[in-house]
Amino acid sequence: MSVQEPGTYAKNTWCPGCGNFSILNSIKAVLESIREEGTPLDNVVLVSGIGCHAKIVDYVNVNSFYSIHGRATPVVEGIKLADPKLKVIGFAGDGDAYGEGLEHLIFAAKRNIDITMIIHDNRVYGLTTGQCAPTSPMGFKGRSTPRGSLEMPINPLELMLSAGATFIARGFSHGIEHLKKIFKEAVNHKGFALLDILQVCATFYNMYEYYDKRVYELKDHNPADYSEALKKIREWDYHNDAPIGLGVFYKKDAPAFDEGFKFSGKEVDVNSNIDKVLSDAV
Ligand SMILES: Cc1ncc(C[n+]2csc(CCOP(=O)(O)OP(=O)(O)O)c2C)c(N)n1
Ligand code: SF4
Repeated sequence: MSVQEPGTYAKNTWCPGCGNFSILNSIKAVLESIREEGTPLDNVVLVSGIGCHAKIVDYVNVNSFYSIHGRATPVVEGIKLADPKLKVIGFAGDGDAYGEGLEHLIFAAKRNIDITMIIHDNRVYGLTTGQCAPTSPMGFKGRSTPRGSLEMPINPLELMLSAGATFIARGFSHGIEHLKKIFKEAVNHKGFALLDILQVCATFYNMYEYYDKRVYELKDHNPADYSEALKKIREWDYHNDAPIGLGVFYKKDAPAFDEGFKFSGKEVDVNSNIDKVLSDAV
């Protein structure tokens, strides 16, 4: 099966100019390339939260699960643990992953479970029409903060570093070749991978010009060095007017949670009562 052809029957409803199109094209290219390298696409599962980003799973022709707002990460983890041979990729919005679902992301990073989380970080709530989000800068004017946000944003990369993530990268929706490259690296990483993509919301927070002037690709950066990674991650804090690095900030080999997690191997009758299912499973 190809992810390019046949396309899905779902009608694309993203706004013209939305950065989600680049993410969609990148994931299709990445899936094609992992398929060519020998991973059947039946062994790939995509999961999304709720938001504009979440529609991506409707547009890619592989198995997927549309979860609920804030809960993409635990669904990704559950699928991975139920069948560790699967490659499970989660797509979440910044509101989704860094707001309502932040605790899940922290614990997934802490336990270094072998999953990939792609965050469509448009720094605004897109689907609900432009409210302030966890990575919106201080002063951000939107539906929920008409006089400007009074809060500093979180720096999700710094948060993920301190939580224990073993792969941390940033991409930009206006630069598809670079995006494909880090996307592939994230998906191939053995352990918890977080890819924060500056995905421009053309309708409620159009940052193309701002980012185009500031982004640069990381060069001569050693992603294995924690202190160097922290320094680079702090260069731009999602508020200050600074150069914005793109690429892999941190990468480390460490045992993945799912490698040590074993079911009993016993057959479980999922139609029996819950006490029996649980006692059979352990
Ligand atoms: C549990 C729950 N809380 C809140 C909502 C309402 N809601 C739907 S999408 C959304 C925010 C979307 O923003 P984001 O996650 O950044 O995704 P985007 O639309 O920008 O891609 C919210 C608050 C919901 N559907 N379910
Ligand atoms: S509202 Fe923003 S994020 Fe949602 S589809 Fe439109 S441009 Fe994309």
